[in-house]
Amino acid sequence: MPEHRFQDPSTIRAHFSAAMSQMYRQEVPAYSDLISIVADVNADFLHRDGLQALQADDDEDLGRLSQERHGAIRLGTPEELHTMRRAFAVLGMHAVGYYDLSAAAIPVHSTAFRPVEREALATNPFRVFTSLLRLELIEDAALRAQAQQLLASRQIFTDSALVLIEQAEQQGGLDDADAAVFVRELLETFRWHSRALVDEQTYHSLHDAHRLIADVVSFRGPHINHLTPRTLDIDACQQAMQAQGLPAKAVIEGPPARHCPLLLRQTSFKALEEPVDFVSHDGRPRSGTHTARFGEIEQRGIALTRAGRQRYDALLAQTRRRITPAADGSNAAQYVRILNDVFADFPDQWRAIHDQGLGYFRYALGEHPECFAAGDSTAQCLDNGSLQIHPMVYEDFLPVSAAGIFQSNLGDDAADQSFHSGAHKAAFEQALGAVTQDEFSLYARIQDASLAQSLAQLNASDRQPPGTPDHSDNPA
Ligand code: OOG
Ligand code: NI
Repeated sequence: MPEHRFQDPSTIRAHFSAAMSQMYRQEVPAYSDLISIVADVNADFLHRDGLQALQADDDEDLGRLSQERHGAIRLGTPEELHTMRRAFAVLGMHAVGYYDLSAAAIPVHSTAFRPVEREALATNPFRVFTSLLRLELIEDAALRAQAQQLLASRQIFTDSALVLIEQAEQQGGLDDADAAVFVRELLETFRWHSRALVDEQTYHSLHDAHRLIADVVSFRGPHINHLTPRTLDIDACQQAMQAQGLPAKAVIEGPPARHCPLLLRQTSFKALEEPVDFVSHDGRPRSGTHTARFGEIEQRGIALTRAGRQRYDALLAQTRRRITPAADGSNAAQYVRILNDVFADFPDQWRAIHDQGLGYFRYALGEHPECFAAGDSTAQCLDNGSLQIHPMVYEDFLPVSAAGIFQSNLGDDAADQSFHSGAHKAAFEQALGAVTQDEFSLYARIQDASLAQSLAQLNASDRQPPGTPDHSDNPA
């Protein structure tokens, strides 16, 4: 089966991400404002600091930046999740990680669909945080049955999207023409529908059970609820948002600002109140409003190892024991001061993060490959400049730490939480029809492969054929 007949899944994904961005611009005008703030701030940052501070690779880490987005959707049934997994596979996106949000009193569990290979991430890292509603958490049995019935009656995929998923699976891909149709058809699933599936009273009952339940069950499809661009300087973006009158949150979520950015920092503006038409039983129009869609921007830093992540979680928990950020922002400055204080314990130099095994890096040939001597340790190679390191961008999400914070505020104990989380994960994966991949293993695999490849290159040039000048023993 000649593979060249098919469009590269990364190309289909890039087209899909661009089409989604185009659609969201029309649906949510404030999204366009965020995109232009982020573009300006990123240009400034690169002009001012260049890549030096980030130790980033120009092509691999920043080529993707202007197109980089993540979205989020919430699905209603196991079947929807199952088909969504097959649809995203056509775009080269796979389920990574399992997030149990019931710990934060949100009745969903989730995964992130994203590319997993190094080349695919460099081409376009588009990711979608995808949640599945847990109807069993609706206590009222009659309401639960009604929700189930509503969800069973809807089809969130178009007929041709379903046909093309099937075709892609059977052939091993889609050609250019089919891929273009697929992008257009799959986009329909993510579109906002202002006409609800339910009457006003049902909407309010669902809303009373949980806001999120109304959001999932009342509509024809899983509208994309935010689309987040990536900035290199979220503090500058936050200031620009406030200066332009966009109602940004008081405090940026996640780690503090650092010389070496860690994991993920995010800020958002409040959800829009959008007009909705409810089902009417007497022919008279019934309109109301629904709030679900919001704006978010993020700054991504280095992916931490398990050890690094444990340190991060512990420091964040330590911060939150000292101060809880008030929703109205009244103690924001104090919160940031304490956060900075507590995180002073975490190394803030790339080499220290590397040497202590706290973060993942890609290895590449350094500026002085001639200084390599066979048998040098990795640290020696970094010291003598035969190798260099690029911090790997964190490609995942942090809602687990948010859930954990809620949990600790409520005083529940952690052992109980992980027991539940295990049980739910099995149900989630059964619905998905696949296991969720472990994010740490994915980063480690790319790191290990980059080291093996760089060392092979160094060793090959160390064993030069006779007659060529040999500088490899030269200690300078
Ligand atoms: C998803 C929230 C998760 C993020 O950036 O952490 C998310 C949702 O609200 O559906 O997008
Ligand atoms: Ni988000």
